[in-house]
Amino acid sequence: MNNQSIAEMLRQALMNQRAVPQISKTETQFSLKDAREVQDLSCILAQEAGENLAGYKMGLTSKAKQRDVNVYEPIRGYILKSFEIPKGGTVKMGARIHPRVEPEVAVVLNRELKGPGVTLRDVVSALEGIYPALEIVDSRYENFVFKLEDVIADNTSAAGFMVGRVNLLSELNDLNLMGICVRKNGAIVETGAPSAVLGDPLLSVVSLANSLAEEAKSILPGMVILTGGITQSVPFKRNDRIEVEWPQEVLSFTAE
Ligand code: OOG
Ligand code: MG
Repeated sequence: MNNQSIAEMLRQALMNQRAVPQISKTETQFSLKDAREVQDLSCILAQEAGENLAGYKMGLTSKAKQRDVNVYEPIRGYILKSFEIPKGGTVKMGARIHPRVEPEVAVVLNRELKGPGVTLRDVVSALEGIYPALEIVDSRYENFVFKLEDVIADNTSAAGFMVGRVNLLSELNDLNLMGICVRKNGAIVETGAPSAVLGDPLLSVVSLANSLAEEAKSILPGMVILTGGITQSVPFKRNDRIEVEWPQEVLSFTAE
């Protein structure tokens, strides 16, 4: 299969909620370069279908997440406006394959950040907001199993996100050690703190900007940047109620 056909197959898998076999199993020569090209092609396909880019995401930026999926390198993907879940809303299971939720920090910038050479200081000086967030990942691969190349081609399992209302910018010095937890049907299933993400989730924004630069892309003001799961992700099914609790805000949804 050529990269265009693989991108179309993965987009169909997203649209029809049908898992597909891992690319690396059938395409033995499938390289990291191919995987990035497939991800870009799928982004173009989405935009041709009328979708809009909401921003970017980093993934596998914490040990918990890397162990979760047995891939030990940070990755990046894109997020679409249609992925956004209203606060306190519902998540339709009919539109998902085998979704999981993870607590994240979302960042919004007030000016363009273009690598290479972006530093933490550049990110701090461009901050518009830092928000409690959650991401829904839903691998298009059977059994949620993949290799590095597969997950990059599959746009890093991106499937949904929710961004909170409370801007934590004024509490930046305390951000890294804020205690958060994930509840499923009231019971705590994960706990963590943003420092789990590369020691500081803003470093994830640094990596993103520098990695986008390899393709002459940049982070634009107003884009949502998901910095990566703080804890392991939590699978959920119909009727489950999920809450991601921060000291300042609770993000929640019910799966229908
Ligand atoms: C891969 C995507 C990882 C994160 O925040 O670490 C990710 C996956 O877990 O399916 O979004
Ligand atoms: Mg994530």
